[in-house]
This record gives sequence, C-alpha cells and structure tokens, in this order.
Amino acid sequence: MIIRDITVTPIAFRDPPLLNAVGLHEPLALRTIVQLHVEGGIVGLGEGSGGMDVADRLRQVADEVIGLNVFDLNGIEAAVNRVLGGDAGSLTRRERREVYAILDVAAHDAQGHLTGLPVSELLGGRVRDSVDYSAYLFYKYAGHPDPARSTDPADAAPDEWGAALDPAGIVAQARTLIERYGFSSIKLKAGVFPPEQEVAAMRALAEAFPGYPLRIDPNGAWSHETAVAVCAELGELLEYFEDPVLGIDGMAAVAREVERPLATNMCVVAFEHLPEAFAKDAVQIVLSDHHYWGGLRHTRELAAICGHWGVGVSMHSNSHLGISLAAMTHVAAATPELAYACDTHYPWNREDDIVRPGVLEIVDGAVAVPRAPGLGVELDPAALERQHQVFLDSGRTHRDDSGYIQQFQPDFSSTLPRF
Ligand code: GKR
Ligand code: MG
Repeated sequence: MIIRDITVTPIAFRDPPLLNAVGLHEPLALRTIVQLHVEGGIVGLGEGSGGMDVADRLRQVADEVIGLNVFDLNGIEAAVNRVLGGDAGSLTRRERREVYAILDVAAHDAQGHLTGLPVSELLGGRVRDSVDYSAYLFYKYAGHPDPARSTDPADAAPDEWGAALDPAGIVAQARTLIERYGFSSIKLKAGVFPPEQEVAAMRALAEAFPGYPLRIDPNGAWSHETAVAVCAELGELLEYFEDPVLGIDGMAAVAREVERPLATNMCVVAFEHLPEAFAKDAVQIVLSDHHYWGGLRHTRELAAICGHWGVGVSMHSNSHLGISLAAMTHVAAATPELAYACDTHYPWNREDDIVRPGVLEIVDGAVAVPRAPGLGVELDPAALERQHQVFLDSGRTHRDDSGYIQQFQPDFSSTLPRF
C-alpha cells in the first residue's frame, strides 16, 4: 500500500469561447493529471487545476509523498503542507489545498482499487445512485476568432455550439444542452452584458423551460444596488442567486435586502471563511468544490459543517475532464447535505477527455455513480499523451481570460463590479 512513484502530466484541451465577468475562455483550458503508483501495480488517478505552477508544486512534494501509505491521507496532506508551507514554499493555505486535492483524489482512487470499493463507499456510502447536474449556460461567441483573419469575434467561424449573445441565443444553447443531456435545472453565467439583457435572458429561459429551477451567477460583477434590483426583478424565478456581489460583507448586505438565498464560490472558499460568513448570514448556500476545499474528505467535512449550521450545499465547477467529473460524482453521491443539481463544465470539454468513454454519460441530467472500484474510470494513455503534447505545443502556462479578451477588446477591464 506504499506509494512508489508519482507521475504528473500537465494537459491542455479545447475550450469554446465562453464569456464571463473577467473575460473570455481561451482556445485551450489547462488541467493537471496525477498518476499515483502504489505497490502491487495499482495506479490512482487525480485531476486538478492546470498550469505549470500546479505541476511544479506537485513535483516538489513528490519526494515526501513517495514512501507513504496511500491510506495515510493525513500524512500526505502534512507532507504537502510541510514542503509548500515552509519558508521555501510559503504558499497560501488555499494553494496548498489545491495541490493536496489532486493527490487526495488519486489516493482515494487507489484505495478503491486496493479494497474493491467505489470511492463513494470510502467516503461514507452512497446516499443517491445518480448525481444531478445543471445545464451550465454561457454567453459565447460563435467561435474563437482567428487573429490572422480578423480580430473581430463577429467574424469567427462558428463552432458546433454557435453564438449565444442575446436571450434567443441563450435559450437555443439551453435547448441544445437539454436535448443532449436531459438537464432539468439551468445556470446562466452572467456579469457579461448589462443586467437588463441578462434579466431578459432569464425571463426567456423561464418562459421556454417552465418549472425549471434557474440560477444566475455574475461572479461579483454587480454593485449592491444592481444586485438588489435584479433579484427583485427575477424574484421567484430563482432557485438561488450566486455571487451577485463581491465579499462576505457585500453578500451579507444584499442578503439582508433580498428574499432568495445567496450562494457563493467566491467569498467562502476555505474553512477559515466560514465563521465570519455564518455569523453575518452572508450566504445561505456554499458551493463546494473538492479541487480547492482540499479533496474529497474535506468536502464532506465542509458539507457536514454547513448542515449543522443550517446552510445549504451545492457544487461549483470549472473547466474539467472525466477524472474530475468522476470525483465530483462520488463525493456528491456521499454527501447527504447536497440538495441541488451540481455545476459541471463537462459538456463543453468532454470531446478531449483522457479517460475511456462510456462510464460518465450524462443521462436525464444525471451521472450514474460508478460502481466499479475506485473512481470507476480508466485512463486512456494515448489520449493523455495527445493532450499533454497539446499542452507542450501551446506554450501556455496559466489561464488568462482577461488577457485573451483584450486581444479583441483592448479597452476591456476586469475590474469588478462592472454594472
Ligand atoms: O468557467 O468562466 C468560467 C466560470 O466563471 C468559472 O471560472 C467559475 O469559477 O464557474 C465558476 C463559477 O461558478 O463562478
Ligand atoms: Mg460561481
């Protein structure tokens, strides 16, 4: 059960031109894949944030993790904190948790293979057989602009999704996602266009999909006044209102004036934020995310704490592939406190997945919890190598939505709030 080696592979995969409050998704999204080689030929898989920083940090901690028992999660986490938190490393707790989370997922996968148990069982047992996900809508250009031809996104050749730049485009995108995957709740990534236009898109969605729970997430792009006004306008349509403004105090002030619950993946992203947020009743729902809450076990702890305090739990996502979707599905399956459909970017990125297809289908808006040992997904080594080569060829080292949009809108400012 001893960890013998760790392979760290940075990858890049295609990402459509999705707009958000701080810019535009670049043509390639970055992730880091870990293979934890355990004695007996067992390999545990982990996936997490991309870019060279994360890969370098994982390589830095490898020597301290190799030689540990793969069931010793406390030991692995302590090793990460020792190497990256000391004077030499001095990373923030959040940065360390992000690194540990990838190892945590890989360790759980390996533990599952060693015990013959699915990860959801290792996390306390499945409370649901499938996990609901929501249709995650984005404003988007028709395709990525080709600067050699034109820097005007309006001239871009359309991809398979086409443009979504107005309410009709957003409804069409929702229809495509719902037809393909059967989603029965909808989230709109907002903070891109003036709030009136985004309110109109929400109304158009409510009309086109009556009874569907709707959420809107402008990532803190709105002022207090705008947030309160939008919430008053959308009122009963909203299941919850995600990060309308920035900061715990800002969210608390909005929460005092609106009736719908506020959710966050921005102002409460670490355990040390919980006491203040709860004391101020700033958020009524915390969006968990094992990638930055420190892995699967700590995500369960987060949910339990929220449950004890009467705060709801949902799940956040970022651009990701199948190892993460499997991990999200297992932890969601083992989290009784989770009461909402989870976010996932998977439909936008799945074409370049590096796990073999078939296990992680989204059917009727849900992913069946894999029953095979571990995460239940199998690495496709050729696909991993292909996407690693894409990463190497790209020369990319980190995500930069703001820098990318400035190529097409030189005066774009990512300063928030914008509206
Ligand atoms: O992918 O553009 C995006 C999202 O805005 C993502 O970066 C956020 O982390 O989805 C996320 C959110 O819910 O805020
Ligand atoms: Mg969010």
